[in-house]
Amino acid sequence: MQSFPDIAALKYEGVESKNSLSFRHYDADEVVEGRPMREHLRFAACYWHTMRNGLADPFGAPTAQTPWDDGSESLDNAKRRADAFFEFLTKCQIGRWCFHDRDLAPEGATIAQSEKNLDALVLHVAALQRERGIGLLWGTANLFSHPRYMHGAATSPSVDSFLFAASQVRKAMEVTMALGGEGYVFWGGREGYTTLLNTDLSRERRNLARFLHLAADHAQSIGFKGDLLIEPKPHEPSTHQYDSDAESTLNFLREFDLFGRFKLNLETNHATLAGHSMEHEMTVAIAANSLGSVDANMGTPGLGWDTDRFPTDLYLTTQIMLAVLAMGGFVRGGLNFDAKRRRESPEPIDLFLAHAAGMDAFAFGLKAAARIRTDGRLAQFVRERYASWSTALGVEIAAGKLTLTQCAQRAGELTNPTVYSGRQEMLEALLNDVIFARSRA
Ligand code: XLS
Ligand code: NI
Ligand code: NI
Repeated sequence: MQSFPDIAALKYEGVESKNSLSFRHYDADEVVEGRPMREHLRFAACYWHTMRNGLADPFGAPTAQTPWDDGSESLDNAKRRADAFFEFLTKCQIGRWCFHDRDLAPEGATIAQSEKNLDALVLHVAALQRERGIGLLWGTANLFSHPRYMHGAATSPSVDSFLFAASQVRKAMEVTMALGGEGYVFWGGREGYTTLLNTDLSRERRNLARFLHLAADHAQSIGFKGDLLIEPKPHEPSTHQYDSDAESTLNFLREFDLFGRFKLNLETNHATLAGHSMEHEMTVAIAANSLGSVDANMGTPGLGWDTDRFPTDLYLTTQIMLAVLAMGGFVRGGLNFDAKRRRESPEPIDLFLAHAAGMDAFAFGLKAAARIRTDGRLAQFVRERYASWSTALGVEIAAGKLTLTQCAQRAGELTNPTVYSGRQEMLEALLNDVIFARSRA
């Protein structure tokens, strides 16, 4: 029995199509820079927003209509939800998914019972993955909803909370591996503080590092070959989260001898909350060879929440894909729609419309990014801007061959330093031209 009997599979219909339940830009087989779009974009949908988010907000009740879900915490209901989700993935041409342990299966009265529930669902979704040819992008453990984590999980003042978190991560990681997951994510929603008045920040950061070492050691001992990913976010629900943005997370990893064992899973709305652009976060992560995957969404300018909107901003998707192409493409990561419909878009069909909107925006962004690279003027401008560093003198300085005094002597030989315009406005117009004026080329 279908959960979405009235909705047909979405197809590529081309830019002239007026059908919102189709793709205007996403043609999975279309080859861009030598690879089909599906391999560049590696789309994933998330289980939590898609299947478990009733769309409530702090002021109002849930609105989402979910006829396949009887609202109970039974295993049968959990399996029906999974069936609905995999039907949805197939109909949207989305090849991957992500989950938290607690989204998939209900928590039991004991750890053993919770693990049994999860095992039952894992068996069920493993069959769905096989039948439908769908893969797991990443799994994770929910270490933020249960009251036992109110003060944090790995950073809790209570050793008990740390132990519970360890048991959950161990199981979630093993289950992720059993499902062929390409990655395992750590988002530390409560690994931070609410007030410094009651917080030993130094101890909490050390405990977080200990926890991550234990998790990475465990991954190694069970032979998990996927990426271990940290998802930075500056705050919400915490006042301050320790892995607040890409640079601070990379610093944390280096400080505690974890660099290289973890990569980053960057989320657009988290970049925004941190006061950065996603372009900035991507560039920082790629420079450190540490970009693993992307949570594709966007925020609401002026509203300081993680509103997790579907990414429909074409500049944003173009910038993200430009960075991904510059990095040489995703290895194991992908674009996970960590995105939810507005509370005012509660119908099942809105799930399809929302994902189609995000997928098409990214397909457009991919093609636009490829056009920018083919056009070449932007890259050429940047190369020429640094031309002085390719002269014999520039190369020597960069290689550390000159002392500060020798630099000062060379300065004395100059009358005025040569500096040129940065041409920002010209470059912005150039980008507009390549992105939009030729968008149908
Ligand atoms: C919340 C995070 C979360 C992670 C997975 O803001 O984005 O959804 O992606 O725990
Ligand atoms: Ni996320
Ligand atoms: Ni988020």
